[in-house]
Amino acid sequence: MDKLIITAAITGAETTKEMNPALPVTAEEQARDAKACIEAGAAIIHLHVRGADAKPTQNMGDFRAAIEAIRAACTLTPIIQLSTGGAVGEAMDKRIAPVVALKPEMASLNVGSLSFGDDVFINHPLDVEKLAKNFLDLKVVPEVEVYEPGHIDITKRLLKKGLLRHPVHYQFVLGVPGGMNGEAKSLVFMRESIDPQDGWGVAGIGRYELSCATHAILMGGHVRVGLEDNVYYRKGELATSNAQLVARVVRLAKELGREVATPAEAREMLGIN
Ligand code: KMH
Ligand code: ZN
Repeated sequence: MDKLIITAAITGAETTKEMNPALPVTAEEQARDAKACIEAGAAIIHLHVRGADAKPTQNMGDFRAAIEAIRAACTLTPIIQLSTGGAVGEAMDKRIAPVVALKPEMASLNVGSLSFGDDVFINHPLDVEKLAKNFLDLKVVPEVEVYEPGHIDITKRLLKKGLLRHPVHYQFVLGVPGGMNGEAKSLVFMRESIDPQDGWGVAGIGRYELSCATHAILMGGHVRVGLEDNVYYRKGELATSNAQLVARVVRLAKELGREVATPAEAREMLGIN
C-alpha cells in the first residue's frame, strides 16, 4: 500500500471557539497548530482563515499572513491546501481569489452542491467549470471534495470535458448532514465508484471521523482529521488540539502496518512539483 497521507483541517469555516476553545483562528494560533500537526505526522494543512472577528473570510491578507506564519513555524514545509469552499454562502469570485493571487501548491475544489446542515452549499456547475479551468491554468493541484456519489459523476464529466486530469485526488467528505453518511458501506461505495487510476482520502465528519480514518488506513486511502471536521476526541470529550487528532491516526497507522508519508513524499505521490 502507498504511504498514508494525513491532512490536518485545522480551522474550517463553521467551527467556533465556543464549540472548542482549542480552535486556532489567528495566524499565530494556526502556525502553532500546523507545526504540532506536521511534527505529529500530517503532510497537508487544509487551510481556511478567519478575520479579526474570528469569522471566516477569503481575504487575501489573512491568507498571506497565515501561510507565512505556518511556513516560518514548520521545519518540514507542509503542503498548504487553500480552501476554495470557504464558508457556506461565500461568493464564488471571493472563493477563488486567494488561489489566483497566491498560486498555492494545492487547493480544494468542490464540484457539487448539497444541503449543509440548515444551509445549502452551492457550487453552480458553470462556476465549478470556471474554477476547474483556473486550477489547470495556474497549475494548482486540486483536491476534489465530494460529499455524495453524484459528485463523483460530476467529476467524471469534468474529466471528459478536459477540465480535470487523471489521477484525480478525491476527498470523500462523509457525514455532513445533507450529504452521504460515514458508514463503512458508504466509504466502500465511494471507493468503488471512482476510476482505478485515481486516489482518495476520507474526511469523516463528527462522530464518523475516527471510524472513517481507520477504514481508510486499512483500505489504502488517505485520511483527513481536524477541528474543522470534528471537535471531539471521543464522545463527550473535546479534543485538546488538532495535533491530538493527528497523533491518534499516526498511532493507528503504525499498529495497522501503514507507513506515514512526509510532506516531501506526499508531494511526490500527488504529483506536486
Ligand atoms: N465550509 C464548507 C461549506 C472546502 O474547504 O473546500 C466547505 C468546505 C470545503 O470547507
Ligand atoms: Zn474546508
